[in-house]
Amino acid sequence: MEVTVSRGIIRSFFAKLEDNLDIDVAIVGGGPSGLTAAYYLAKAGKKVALYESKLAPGGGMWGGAMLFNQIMVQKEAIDIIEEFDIRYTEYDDNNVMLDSVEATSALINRAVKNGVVIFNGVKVEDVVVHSETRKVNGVVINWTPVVNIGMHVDPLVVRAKAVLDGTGHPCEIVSTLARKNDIKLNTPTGGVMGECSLSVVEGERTTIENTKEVYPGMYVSGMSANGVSGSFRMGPIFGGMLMSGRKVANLIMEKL
Ligand code: 48F
Repeated sequence: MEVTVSRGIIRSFFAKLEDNLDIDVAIVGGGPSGLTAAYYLAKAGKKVALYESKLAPGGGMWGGAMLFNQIMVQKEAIDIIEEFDIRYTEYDDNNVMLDSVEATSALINRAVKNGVVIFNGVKVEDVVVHSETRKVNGVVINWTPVVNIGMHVDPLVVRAKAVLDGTGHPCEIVSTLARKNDIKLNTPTGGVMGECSLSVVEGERTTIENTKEVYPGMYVSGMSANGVSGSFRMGPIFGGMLMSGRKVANLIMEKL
């Protein structure tokens, strides 16, 4: 029985890994924007893998604000909440309140049920850039503990037609892309501008505006979109994250 359990895990995991070496969209980061994008893309029939460096996807959504596990979402995003079958209570004319644990687990559950394959504990440490096309063409992955303790172990590579940086505040993937290559991004300065301090209304508006393809094959969503384009953080309100995820899914679908 002991060997049966191990064999079952090994065989099914490697079948899953092998089946996801050549995909349509690689999503980096399982925060609200990445999960929402993954859901809409997979629902539309795209082959989507999502890489989350932590054990649990969900990013900054589990903890509400200061660990008060409630989140606010603007009514503009209510159709997304309903699509994910998340319960909510009216707060005022413009906003509703959600239980952050229900909301986060619903995003994960619906994404996976619609065909998104999540690799958790896996860190994207780089992207593939084709020398002839100068287009982002995949991701470079390794186990998070291997990267974190600095083991000198080469990564694996996954080919993807589009890559989404949904890494939140650090906008890690686009920063690596810009640092390693002599390129100009589709941002006001052509580089990674870094996030500004907190401004709820401005931050929520610009996170959707800044959701775009910043380099051929490389997209940004959520807080990463604002970080790359030098806009404000917005604190514990999540409508912008969900709408950004849906917007980037549509942008990627138009291109694929
Ligand atoms: O930060 P995060 O939740 O991203 P988001 O979708 O949402 C932002 C909000 O949570 C909040 C906010 C809204 O009001 O400002 O901060 O923009 O989730 C990002 C996820 O990416 C993972 C990280 O562990 C987190 O779960 N991540 C970061 N870098 C990597 C990564 C990487 N290199 N490879 C894989 N996962």
